[in-house]
Amino acid sequence: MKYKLIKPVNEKYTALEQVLTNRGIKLEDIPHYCNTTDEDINSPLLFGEEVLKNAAAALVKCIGSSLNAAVIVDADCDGFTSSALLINYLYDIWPTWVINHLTWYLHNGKQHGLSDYCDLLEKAHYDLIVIPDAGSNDYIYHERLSAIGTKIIILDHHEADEISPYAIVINNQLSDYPNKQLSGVGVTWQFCRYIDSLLGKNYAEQYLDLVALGLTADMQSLLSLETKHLINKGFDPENIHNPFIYHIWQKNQFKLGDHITSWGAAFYIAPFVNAIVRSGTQEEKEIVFKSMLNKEAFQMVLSTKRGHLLGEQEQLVEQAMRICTNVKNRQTRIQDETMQFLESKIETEHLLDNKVLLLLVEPGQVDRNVAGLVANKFMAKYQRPCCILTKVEEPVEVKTYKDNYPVLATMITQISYQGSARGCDKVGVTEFKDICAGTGLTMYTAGQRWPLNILPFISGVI
Ligand SMILES: [Mn+2]
Repeated sequence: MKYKLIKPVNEKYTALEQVLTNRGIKLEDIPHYCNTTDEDINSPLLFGEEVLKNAAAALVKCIGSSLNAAVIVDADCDGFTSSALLINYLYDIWPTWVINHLTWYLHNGKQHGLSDYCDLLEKAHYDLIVIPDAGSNDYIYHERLSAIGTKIIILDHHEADEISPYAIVINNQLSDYPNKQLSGVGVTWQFCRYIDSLLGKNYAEQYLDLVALGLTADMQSLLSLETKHLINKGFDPENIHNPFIYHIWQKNQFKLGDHITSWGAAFYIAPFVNAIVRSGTQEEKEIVFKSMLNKEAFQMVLSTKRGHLLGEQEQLVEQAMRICTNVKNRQTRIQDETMQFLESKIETEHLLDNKVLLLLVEPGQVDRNVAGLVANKFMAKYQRPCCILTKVEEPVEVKTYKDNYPVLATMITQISYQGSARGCDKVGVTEFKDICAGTGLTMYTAGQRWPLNILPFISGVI
């Protein structure tokens, strides 16, 4: 077998010391690293007391005045767990308000933040909108909503150019909070801990399992002591309380064992949630999200089990488990079919002659929900960057000007490509996106668009 050592073996080290120092942990830090404690959890105050106070005040005012609020659920496992944590937490303290005044929205596709819901939210005129795990850079939508008096709380971990002047932004990347490896669910949990501290309560402790799952799914680095500790603690069997996590653990116990590990969760829990988000119907997504909500998970619903009797009922969380399996199987099937189709394209078009695997397809040939997964597989199999791009034809108006006045407008069809791309560490193309962006020819705003003139560059130059 061919292998390459990360670093030369140090004879004085134990196996554990060698492995951990190879991964960037200093020798003297190893005892601490292997024995993290609650002391490694940061104080929520490190987000800045001012912003926490403003957020808590907006929330308490909304609840105290019995006004309406909405939570925007971000479209991935970290997003689902963040929003579920927040709703569960609020329900513990203010159940009546949550039942009567708190709504949540799931995106139709893989959108993030406010773009798809802003019009609707404007009409509904909420007093408060909370966006866990997204929204930091939705400046224009913050401005539109704040103009009608809606307050916005962002509980996010994504980089943004600036702190929005129209929203209350709690974000570890945009503050002095020391752990940059805390995902949306961690930020949301810290906000709940801050509310706990105001009320002299300890409700947030109940939700460490959701924190562990979201952190794992978002691939936050375990080199961070806080992140590592939260994941270990959250997956401690004594801390598994969430209905979704508990049931999926029980159902897959032969794979997950008696104690969920971050490795186990990354392979046998998070992919189910991500499959639902990518390939589930809106109804399927709703059922799975509800199965993470304490107030919804155990309600009885009409059974959808094969061969069920008329009027037969089952618990929502049981139904959610079946949906997870079905959708994951459906996704695997679509993925296999897509791979087969693209493999034959690679062969007939001799695409392996190029350093970058560039697959250009017609609309409808590749389901965009699996394009990223398939690009990953091809990247690993053929050891080179891979792009799977679908042709987009758009009519554009071209104006001819005379003395600065338009005199003639004609419609032309503009062709570009949109899809998924993956770099390849093994051949030194780590920041593929940046390399492409460096050409000045790609656009990343509305998904990834690739105008025609970048294509020769992609397939040959790198
Ligand atoms: Mn996230």
